[in-house]
Amino acid sequence: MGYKVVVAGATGNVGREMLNILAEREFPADEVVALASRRSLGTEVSYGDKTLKTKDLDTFDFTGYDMALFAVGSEATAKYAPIAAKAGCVVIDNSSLYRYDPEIPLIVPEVNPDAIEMYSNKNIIANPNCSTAQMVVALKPLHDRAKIKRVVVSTYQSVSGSGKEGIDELWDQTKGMYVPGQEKAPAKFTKQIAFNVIPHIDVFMDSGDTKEEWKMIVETKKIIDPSIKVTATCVRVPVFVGHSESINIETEDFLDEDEARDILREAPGILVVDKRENGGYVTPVECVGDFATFISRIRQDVTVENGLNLWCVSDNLRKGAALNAVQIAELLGRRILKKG
Ligand code: 11C
Repeated sequence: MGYKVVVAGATGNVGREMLNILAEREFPADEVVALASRRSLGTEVSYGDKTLKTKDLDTFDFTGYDMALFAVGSEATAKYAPIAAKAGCVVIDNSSLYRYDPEIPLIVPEVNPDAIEMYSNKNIIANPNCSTAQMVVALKPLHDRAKIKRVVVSTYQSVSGSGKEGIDELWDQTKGMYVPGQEKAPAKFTKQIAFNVIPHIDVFMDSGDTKEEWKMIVETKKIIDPSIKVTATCVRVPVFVGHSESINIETEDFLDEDEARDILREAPGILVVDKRENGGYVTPVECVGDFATFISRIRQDVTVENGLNLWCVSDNLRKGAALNAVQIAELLGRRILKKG
């Protein structure tokens, strides 16, 4: 007997990827229901070679369903996730609403799978922010070997992280540069995104960090170790899909770059592509549609006692969102529900 699974927000970029990945990974589901807001009701979405007609999230009865993957944003999550959880359906939520609740596990299955035991506190499990997910996959095996003290990360985040409007704005603005009369002013982003970069993702906080930067700090501590100090600068770049990160790490114990490369090669979820030659590294366009977090440019930082630099690229709609949620569903099935 397999699972009865719900995908809420099935018509969005992340919801569609959740359905694709459930099918690609042959998740043992007896039934998959696609839910959407009333606005997109009846829209058809693909699930492997099947087509599902979306049902109404507002009136759906979650009773008898094992798990619900939510990709609906914080406001709708606040309304519907407690209803699903109360009906006995475990919610795996992609929004930021529950991530910082100490009673709710925030999980990246390659990094902190044991945190799943806390799921029963509220029947809700949180999925991290995309830029955090790929970074902690890289940090964890290095932390286990040499104890990370401090991380300095700069991100190069694709417009798909800001949803369909962000993708459309990059497309339209780029076209508008060449077609007189079709120029497109910034609307979703605060400045021109075509042929530009913007050092601002999410709202500003009192500290001067943006919320995206704050999320990377707080989520890394919750997922790996509260003692790790993180400072981040998050930047939106004119790339459609795939987030990239330049990560500088300071460790307690010395870690040689060759050993770091070997550790990362063996680590779950990681593919190392690190040849010191033209093109011997991964760029975001090459990671689209892939499951892995790619690590390149691994090298010693000789300006500090125990320092390393690396370049980390992943599909933000997959490892950063839908894939991680499906991996949590797999973990929940394997460790807790044990049905498949
Ligand atoms: C971005 N990281 O690239 C954001 C998107 O907290 O789940 C995901 C926001 C979140 O804009």
